[in-house]
Amino acid sequence: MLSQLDALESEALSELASLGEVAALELFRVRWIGSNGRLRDAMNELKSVAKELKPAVGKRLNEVKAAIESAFEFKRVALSAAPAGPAIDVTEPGLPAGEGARHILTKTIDEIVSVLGRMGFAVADGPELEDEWHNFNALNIPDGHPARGHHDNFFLGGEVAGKLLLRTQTSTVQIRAMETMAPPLKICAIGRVYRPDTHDATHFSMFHQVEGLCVDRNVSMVDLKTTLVQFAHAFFGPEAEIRLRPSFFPFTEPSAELDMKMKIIKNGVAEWKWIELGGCGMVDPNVFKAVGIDPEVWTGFAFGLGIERVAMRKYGIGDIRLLFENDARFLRQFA
Ligand code: FA5
Repeated sequence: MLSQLDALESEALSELASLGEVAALELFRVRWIGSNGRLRDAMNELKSVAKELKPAVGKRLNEVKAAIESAFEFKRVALSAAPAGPAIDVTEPGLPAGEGARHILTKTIDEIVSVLGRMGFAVADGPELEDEWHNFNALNIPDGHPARGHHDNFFLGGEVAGKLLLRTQTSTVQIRAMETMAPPLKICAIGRVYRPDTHDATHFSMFHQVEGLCVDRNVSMVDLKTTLVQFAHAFFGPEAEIRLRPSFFPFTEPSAELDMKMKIIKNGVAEWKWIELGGCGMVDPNVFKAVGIDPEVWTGFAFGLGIERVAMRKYGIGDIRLLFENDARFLRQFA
């Protein structure tokens, strides 16, 4: 009986080892471990074994049963974990890598620089962190002027409080350019500016401006208006209409607001409206004096436009916040 049990064990284990799929496991279980299986037959035979041999045969039978059952469990786990086919299909084509594109604001900035470049404006630059001289005093905004208050500016805290601030306008670059270059000069400057404005559809606390400055002999309002009309036609198309509305800026005299006639679609109905894009004017003699340029010899014009507003008008974007949310679904429309 003991040798029969050895043979039974090795037959069961080698049959189990040869199984290659989960479906065959159930047949094996029924044939060997089930209530009418070969192990049950062997147990039934135990009754006919001589009394003195029963303990040894019974012990061996339990060992064989445990060996087959644990081998069966091991095989079941191994077969169910194995994938049906090869784990990786190396012939499968990969997912296409998403292509990047320039942000619509970057695209607008590049277009503006390109148009102004063709009109003879060289690109100038200045820091976003400014001192009060360049952001205020040199621009004819004296100490105590309401525009210098904490409600309208982001001043740096600490020991330098009141000395440095995030620039509120790119007009600071007018000063930096005139401090370093001798007239005649014709420059444009593009960059970020910061104001503690509440966010809404047309306002953000960080936005971009484009500044233009032309200093020469006998420059007049006619040159300013011609430049702005030419810019509008080149950038928006020949049908673009602009108008100058009298206004006030401390650093220009006379000053004007630049409006542009835009086709606005409201509730599916097209409507032509005047929209403010920026400010402009003739450089104030006090600004020339601040940078050491003789206002009796030199004259100049300057303008400053909000780039987000320009992009919104050109591309029909109804809310400035969309430009800063970086939602790829929105940005992809302009790629
Ligand atoms: C200025 O900043 C003047 N420096 C412009 C200027 C330059 C006048 C040179 C004369 C000579 P103003 O504060 O109006 O002006 O801002 C200019 C433009 O920036 C606005 O017309 C608008 O298009 C844009 N702008 C102003 N505030 C915001 C804001 N919070 N969010 C987005 N755009 C803004």
